[in-house]
Amino acid sequence: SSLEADLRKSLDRDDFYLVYQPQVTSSGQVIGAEALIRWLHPKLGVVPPGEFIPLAERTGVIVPLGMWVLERACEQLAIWAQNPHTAKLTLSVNVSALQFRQAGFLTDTKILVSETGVDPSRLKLELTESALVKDMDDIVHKMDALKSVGIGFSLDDFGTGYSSLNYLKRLPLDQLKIDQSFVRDVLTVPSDASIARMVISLGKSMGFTVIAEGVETQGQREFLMQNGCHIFQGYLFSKPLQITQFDAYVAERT
Ligand code: G
Ligand code: G
Ligand code: MN
Ligand code: NA
Repeated sequence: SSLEADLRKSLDRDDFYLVYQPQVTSSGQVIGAEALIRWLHPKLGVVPPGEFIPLAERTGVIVPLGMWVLERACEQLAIWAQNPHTAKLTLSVNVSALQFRQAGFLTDTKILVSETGVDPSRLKLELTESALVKDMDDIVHKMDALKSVGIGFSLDDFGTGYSSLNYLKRLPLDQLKIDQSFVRDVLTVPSDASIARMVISLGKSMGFTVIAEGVETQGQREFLMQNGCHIFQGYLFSKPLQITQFDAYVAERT
């Protein structure tokens, strides 16, 4: 398709940027952000990731594009490290299954972290369940190797994929992310409330931090907090922000 050609062209031209959605503790402290990509198409304007990430995955463009995201994220972490207000922030980066499965992913990521000089413990890689279903041994090996240099892992969209509780014990995860589809109706749909409570207690009992995404109301936040959720992300706190706005958001709250 021509959108695919545009995607490749835009990769050369750097027509992408990252936005940053704050992640907030139960006491209201901003502890980090999720980086989310945006495409500024030369003719169409901003194209949302829901429209081009699937295309990038189908065509393999996600491999160089995903590396671009990781590079930008590490550059941003290096900038944050220079300011005491932002030096402790973590940055979560979405990594597609295809990208994570590349033979070079491990080496490229380690080189990137060492060349940018960032503290690897500030970087979190968000994987979805779909990244984890095949070749478990290879995935676990890669995750272990990245964990051993200090990089963290979050399991994104938890509960929406091919969940098997079996892999939870094999994967060296740090964080479970309650999918926003369960958060949305957590106060009105009893089964969503049950799932949210189950994910929180499961995650906690396995020693993971639990983060809820798509938190839009105080009621949702209170329910999740009362049930032990540690970290929150969603429009209640902020939509994803351009870097200048994000830095201002952090400065106002410290
Ligand atoms: O806010 P939002 O519209 O940004 O994100 C829509 C979807 O696109 C989400 O599922 C999100 O995980 C995905 N996405 C956003 N940024 C990235 C990225 O940098 N890499 C990958 N693989 N997916 C992303
Ligand atoms: O990576 P992931 O699939 O989790 O991407 C998160 C998506 O959720 C992004 O598209 C982001 O813009 C969106 N999002 C973030 N906060 C909220 C929220 O509070 N409500 C809704 N409806 N979407 C949100
Ligand atoms: Mn995510
Ligand atoms: Na998610």
